[in-house]
Amino acid sequence: TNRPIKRALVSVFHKEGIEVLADAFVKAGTEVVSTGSTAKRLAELGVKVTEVSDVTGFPECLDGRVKTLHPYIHAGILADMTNPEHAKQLEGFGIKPFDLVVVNLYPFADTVRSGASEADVIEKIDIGGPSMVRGAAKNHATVAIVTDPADYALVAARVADGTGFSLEERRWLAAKAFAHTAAYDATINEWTARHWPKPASVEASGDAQETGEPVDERKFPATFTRTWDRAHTLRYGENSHQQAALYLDPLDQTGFAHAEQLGGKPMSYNNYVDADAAWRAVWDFAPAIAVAVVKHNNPCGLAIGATAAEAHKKAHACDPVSAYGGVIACNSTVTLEMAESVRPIFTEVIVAPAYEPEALELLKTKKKNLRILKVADPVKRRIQFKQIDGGLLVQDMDVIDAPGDSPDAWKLVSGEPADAATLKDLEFAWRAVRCVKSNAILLAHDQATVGIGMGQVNRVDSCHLAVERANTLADGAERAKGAVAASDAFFPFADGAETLMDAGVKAIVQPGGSIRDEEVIEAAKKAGVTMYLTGTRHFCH
Ligand code: 93A
Repeated sequence: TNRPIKRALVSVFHKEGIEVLADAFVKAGTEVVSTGSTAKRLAELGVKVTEVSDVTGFPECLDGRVKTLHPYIHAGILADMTNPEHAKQLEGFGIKPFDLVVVNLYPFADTVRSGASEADVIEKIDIGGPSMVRGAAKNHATVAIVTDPADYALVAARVADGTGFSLEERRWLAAKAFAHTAAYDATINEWTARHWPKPASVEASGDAQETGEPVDERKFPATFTRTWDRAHTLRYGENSHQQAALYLDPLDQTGFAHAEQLGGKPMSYNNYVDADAAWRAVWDFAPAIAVAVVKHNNPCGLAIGATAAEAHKKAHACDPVSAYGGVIACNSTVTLEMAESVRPIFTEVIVAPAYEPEALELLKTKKKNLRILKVADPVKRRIQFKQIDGGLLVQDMDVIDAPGDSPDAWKLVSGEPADAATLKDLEFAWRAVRCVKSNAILLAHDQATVGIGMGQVNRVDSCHLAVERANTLADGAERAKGAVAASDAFFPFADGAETLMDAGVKAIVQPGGSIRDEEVIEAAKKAGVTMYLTGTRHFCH
């Protein structure tokens, strides 16, 4: 099944690594056909190369938009030479077949990322390249298609030893080629979908196909064709027997996944999960300075401070036991004072937009294993994916800007209106609770969490947990007393709220909306506790 490579077609945008191919072509005396600048480069490397325009007898035209799109090229790619009829036809036309096609495409994603104009982006949609790739991949019966420069050494070996590729190898190359053009088209589609929404004129005519709630088609297209490029493989996944890798958005290299690592060991899968959660917890507290300590995807402390160091001390004090081996995120510059505060605590990762030089120096030298990440970008307010067996759930990311998130919109249903300081704490608790896994109950005092109950399968247990943590983790100080509480969703029964009030919580903010709201509100009134309803829920599963 091996097919020796006598004639090759080479058209590559990225010329890197082409020397090894040129070398093999020269040694084996391979006939090489090539496009403009690829031909020039190959000729410089000593290859006897024929220009595509000399094969077609037609000049490259329309600013290069038409180079290889010609039957003399495509019949040479698509003729199945195991089929005598194809071979005969080709001979009749005086066309010679190709045994090898080497192509890489115009850099569409790079051009988008460079911030180029729409016209420049459009010009980088490769047409001739994918046509050759698809043609050669379809005709893997007789053609080897190479799209990955990582395969050049293998190609060179097969050219040089005269054996060419086996059918299995050509199939494998074809599969890679189809993946390559599919990803390329998906990236173009992702860009067009983001930039060219359905016009109002089409909307007005109505959409008979529409079922369910209407959605923004830029975020929820009829078919998902996003590409993610593998950035690197990870040592392992959540556990050591699970393989894992990090993939990145080819169009947009900003955001947490692109954080710059300034020190420490390589990031693990769990480090990424926790650091992402920590960053998400703090990023939108600005202009306030906020610090979160995260363990297992949940905050074990979150606080606002006048300085980064103060915010860290307050966040850490919430639960010093759990903070061991945690991830710290700060939404402002890590100062030397904060670095000193972090220094004695075993910490896996620290994430911040900037570091004072002395702070960075201290962390790098005194905490050699600490992974230090610098992330400048706010969390992108886009969509989230959750894989389920056989499907994919997609939703808008939850952010604190829903109607009801602002205290102005809260409805006082029990007790006195909160004074300014209490209201500030309630607002803090409400913003903080949305990053706690449901069922979430968060107790706060003086702009810091003092007890967090998370991840329980009923709300009353989360209330007990929050109170217990508030009262046992702080050297005997009864921190629940006088604290405020936020609940990410309504209380289905009065028992949860009663647990908090019995412990001395002075004010509660919660969405409301339970059929037993009246019972819950009655209990609050009886206890003389202030209660606000937001009308907005912030589940985090
Ligand atoms: O503009 S194109 O879509 N039209 C074509 O006919 C065509 N043929 C090859 N782009 C085309 N190519 C692309 O040109 C290849 O995919 C490759 O990326 C590039 C190589 O051109 P050059 O050899 O001049 O650098």
